[in-house]
Amino acid sequence: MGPMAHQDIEPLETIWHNGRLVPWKEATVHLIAHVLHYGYGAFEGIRLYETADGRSAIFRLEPHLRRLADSMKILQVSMPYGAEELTQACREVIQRNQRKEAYLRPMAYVGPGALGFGAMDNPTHVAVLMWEWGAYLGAEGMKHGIRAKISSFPRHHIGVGMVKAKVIGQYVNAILAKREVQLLGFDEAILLDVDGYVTEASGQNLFIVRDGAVKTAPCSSSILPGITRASVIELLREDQIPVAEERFTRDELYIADEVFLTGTASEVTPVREVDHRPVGKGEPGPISQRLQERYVAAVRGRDPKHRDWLTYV
Ligand code: PPE
Repeated sequence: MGPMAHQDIEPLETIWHNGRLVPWKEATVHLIAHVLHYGYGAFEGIRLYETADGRSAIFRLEPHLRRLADSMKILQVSMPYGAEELTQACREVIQRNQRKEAYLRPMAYVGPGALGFGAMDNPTHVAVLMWEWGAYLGAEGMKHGIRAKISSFPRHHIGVGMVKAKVIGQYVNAILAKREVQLLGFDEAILLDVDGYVTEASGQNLFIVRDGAVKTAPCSSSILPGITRASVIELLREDQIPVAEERFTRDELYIADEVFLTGTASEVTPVREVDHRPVGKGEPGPISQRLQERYVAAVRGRDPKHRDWLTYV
């Protein structure tokens, strides 16, 4: 199994752009837009799932919108729409595009006006896009686990990148890492921090399991505080599985019984190999598999304890 082929996005009907519903083809950005030159802006990724009762629900909308607002605060860029308006925007986009399952991409960015790093008065533009996105690392990867490699590109030092913000321009780091390992035949890149500790994958948080105990890098390190990460920690603790949020080293990855990745796009994806070393028996382990089931139950509204994670549409 080689790495995933990436498919083009199929256009849907409508995109929400600055308060208006716009036909997909007309939702364009001018070349003079500040964000295109310097990447100053932030984005989110949110999934819409069909629930067991035949309706649809947005998974953990509130924390995603909060993180978008946090990102903009960190960037010191004004945010013209609040959580209520963006919730409404998501609802409108879903309604117009008539899909039961989809991926939502809210974004906020510095629009046209002045250029130069000091430009402070350009308008903030906001959009909510939506498209269909299947298993991010492939259906095979979900079932049998993916092959990962540690990238030679370290994650941003916490004083260099604003790691708690999902900043557009910062994704150059993730893309360098992903391309590097993809060209070597791996599915996903794992990034160390500048001190050599394991942080996360290119677009997913990372967990290891050894002797029934789970470990993941702490939010105080160079990781994006993933919303799937937070959900998964809750699910694990409900199952009486201990979870430590602490730094760990590269060799701990090599001797882990299980490794899995979490993210909105990737959900819970098992890792079966790291740097040519099989993880455990080289197949998804019991904790990863149980967690996958519990995660699916939660997103599909089959877990009564976590109905409050869902915003029905
Ligand atoms: N780390 C990074 C760097 C990251 O981009 C993501 C999400 C996560 C961790 C997990 O965060 P959360 O989704 O809140 O659990 N990456 C998004 C973008 C993927 C893309 O290719 O675009 C995602 O999973 O939606």
